[in-house]
Amino acid sequence: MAISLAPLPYSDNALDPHISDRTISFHYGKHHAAYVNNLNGLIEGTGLADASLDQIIAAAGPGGLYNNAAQVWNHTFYWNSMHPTGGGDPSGDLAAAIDASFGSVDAFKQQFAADSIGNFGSGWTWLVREADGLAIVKTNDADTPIKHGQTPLLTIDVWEHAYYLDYQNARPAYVETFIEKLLNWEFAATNFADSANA
Ligand code: MN3
Repeated sequence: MAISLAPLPYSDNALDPHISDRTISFHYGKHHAAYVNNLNGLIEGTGLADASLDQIIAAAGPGGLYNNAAQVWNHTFYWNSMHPTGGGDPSGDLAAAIDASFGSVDAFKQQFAADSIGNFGSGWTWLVREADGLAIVKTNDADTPIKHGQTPLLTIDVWEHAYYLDYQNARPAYVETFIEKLLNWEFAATNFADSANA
């Protein structure tokens, strides 16, 4: 059973003008799809041919198998971390947890922006749940927090392919737009609630 490319949770132009359909066509249609195709080529005929994506990530050591599997997972999670009417502020239990770990929602946003802008090279910045609260973590290249016992609540892709067509080298403008216009707090709240029940 091959790993499939999860459908986008909105239409190709739903995030326009913040993220254009041209960016989606490359980022989802080429990059994300390529990771899926690469992964399926790597697992075909192996003991992982019928494994789930999570099982592959758990089993893989450093290298191409891990990188492609993690990138498949990370991108699906990223698409869901955005919404055409995103932005604003969290509420309820998630807001309370953010207040407890970061002091305030505004303080979280400032730190998340700084850690997204300052994430050197290609990678991802995440809000995760750890045993003793919430944290912001940066991963390099394909690396994913689910490999390290952390529960992701939301993520931003800061590889240049995520923003270069729309923002060129202006990563700060992309990050600010993600936080203010696109961030899917409902998705983060669902992940937070699920992690409490796990
Ligand atoms: Mn990407």
